[in-house]
Amino acid sequence: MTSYKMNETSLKKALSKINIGGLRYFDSIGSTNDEALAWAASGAKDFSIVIADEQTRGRGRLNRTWHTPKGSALALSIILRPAASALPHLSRTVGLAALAIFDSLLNIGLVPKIKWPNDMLLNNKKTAGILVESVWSGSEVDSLVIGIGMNVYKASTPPNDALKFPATSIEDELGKEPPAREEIGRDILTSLMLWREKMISDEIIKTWEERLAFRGWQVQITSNGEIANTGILDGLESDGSLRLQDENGQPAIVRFGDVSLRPTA
Ligand code: BT5
Repeated sequence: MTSYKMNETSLKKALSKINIGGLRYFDSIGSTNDEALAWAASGAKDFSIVIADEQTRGRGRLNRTWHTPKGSALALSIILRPAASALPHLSRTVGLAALAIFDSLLNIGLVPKIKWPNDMLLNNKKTAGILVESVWSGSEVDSLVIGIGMNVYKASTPPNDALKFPATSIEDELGKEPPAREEIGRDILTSLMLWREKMISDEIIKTWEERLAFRGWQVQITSNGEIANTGILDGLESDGSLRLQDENGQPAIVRFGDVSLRPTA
């Protein structure tokens, strides 16, 4: 199984042309998001980056575990200090990350789909996940942390019997050696900077919608282990919420939950 050593020098070289606020690299860490949240709270500059070769306590949503074994995955957290004009659109942040990951996969010849809200699929299997968290200052958002976990080499993928949704890696889907993680990280960051300029434009919603998985399919939304909604996956609202069409043809708006295809009776 292939895996390559990433280190601070190789990373700095790959990111040298990107205007990042700061960089913290770790051979091993609990969670890059925890590090980024603490750094943001103590004054990190906009677009500061935390990257690790291994996470021992990687997190998904609702404190689910995110598997990041050594030498095989990209674990990246980006600190954003939103401009005042972006504040009304912060709920689009997960889409911003999804579009950037999507572009990075297109760059290497793969065609992904976005499983709303935060999963990137290749061949209907999860290859990356996004976790957006915020640091508050009173009632205002001070900064956001976008956490991205991406399965690059085969060794990054957890055994499928441990998962509700099947997983894959870039190496598995490419069928050959993937680009170095530093390069994929650079592509994600470059694209994220460009999409960020369009944060207030509806183009972000339109493109995010076009790239969604299961559009036009019967899906169900699970929340807290229960089925919260069912319907045809129709599209996105301007705040990034998911819009279904219920059995009466009426729109149903979903803000949280996990999408899966609805089993046929
Ligand atoms: C996510 O949560 O998909 C968000 C994952 C975000 C991870 C990044 S890594 C950098 C940063 N630092 C962190 O600590 N986190 C972020 P969610 O949709 O809740 O999916 C979690 C579920 O995905 C788990 O319950 C597993 O079933 C499955 N899973 C865990 N590791 C996986 C992997 N490597 N590949 C595919 N699926 C995985």
